[in-house]
Amino acid sequence: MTLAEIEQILQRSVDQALSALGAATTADELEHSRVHYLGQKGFLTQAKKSVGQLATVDDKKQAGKLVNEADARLRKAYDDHKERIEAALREAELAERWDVTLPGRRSLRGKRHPLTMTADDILDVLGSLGFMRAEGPEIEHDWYNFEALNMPREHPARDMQDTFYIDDDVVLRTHTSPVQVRAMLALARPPIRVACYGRVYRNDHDITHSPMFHQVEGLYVDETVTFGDLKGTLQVFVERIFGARSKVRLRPSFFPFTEPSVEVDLSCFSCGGSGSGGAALGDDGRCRLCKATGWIEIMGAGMVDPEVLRFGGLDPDKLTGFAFGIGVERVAMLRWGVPDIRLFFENDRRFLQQF
Ligand code: 2NL
Repeated sequence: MTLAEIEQILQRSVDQALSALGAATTADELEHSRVHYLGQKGFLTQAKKSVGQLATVDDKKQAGKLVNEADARLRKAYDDHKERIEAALREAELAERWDVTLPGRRSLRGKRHPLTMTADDILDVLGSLGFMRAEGPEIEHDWYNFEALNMPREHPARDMQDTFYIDDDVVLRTHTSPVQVRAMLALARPPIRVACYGRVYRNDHDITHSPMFHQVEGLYVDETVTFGDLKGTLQVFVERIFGARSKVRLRPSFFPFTEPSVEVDLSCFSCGGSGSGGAALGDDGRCRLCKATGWIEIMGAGMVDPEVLRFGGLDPDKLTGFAFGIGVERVAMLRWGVPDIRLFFENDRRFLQQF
């Protein structure tokens, strides 16, 4: 390469580099063209290498001077433009405006779910009556869920329960009773006074049934537990949950795990048991809550079947017991007049904030 050629290349390339640097509008673009023109592979580096190959010392001196001048010019152009871009950025930031008069965003306060509140209330009452809390698995062995509760394979009661089967021997528990069976086996010695609460599963769904729902169950086994003890306990229970004027009424019923078995009715807290008037007044003047009967069915109960005590490892010749089961959703629906069970599981804050 000759001095003239180097001079020519420098001139053309400097012009090109200047317009490229000047055209950059962001720090990234600028850096990109800096590397392109001034970096290791740029023309200036190439030109510096060519200088050494020139024929005469004079040419080398002159070419070196030209290269250094071009280098200085471009670096200054780069620095100047970098300063301009940064200044523009600062300007833009300063120009941003905040509307300090806009209303703030209130943070939401959480609270217990209505089903949790209901279960807690029920468990508090049972706790004060001496019932100990117990929990157990939701995926349960067939033996604890059915067999030990007097429902052997092919027992029609297994049809009564629309069960979710995991396999032939394992089910989603259809009630909390298997927890009580486990409690009897674990505690082994009376008195046994256990309250359990949890999710249960049945293949059933409409406005009052959900495939997953919650139950609280109480069990009391000792040497002299009577049907009178059951009725007294239920009476105290409804007074504490539904108010001091509440009464219970027991109707004969059937469960495979209790004998005798009863349905427990609560005197209607809307019409006071009269069947007419009250807050749930229908167009015809009759109480809609109890369908004018004065009574609302709230749970099932009974004296523990001797066979079930035996399955629980207890001696039915020495011991008796009572048990009762209550649906948490049903109590919450009655208490607050919730018309559809699905509302509890939709997690809609407009619903949940009302409790
Ligand atoms: C209902 C009826 C009930 C029981 C649950 C029970 C448990 C054992 C032994 C005997 Cl280990 N009984 N539990 C007894 C009667 C009724 O629940 O309709 N619940 C919503």
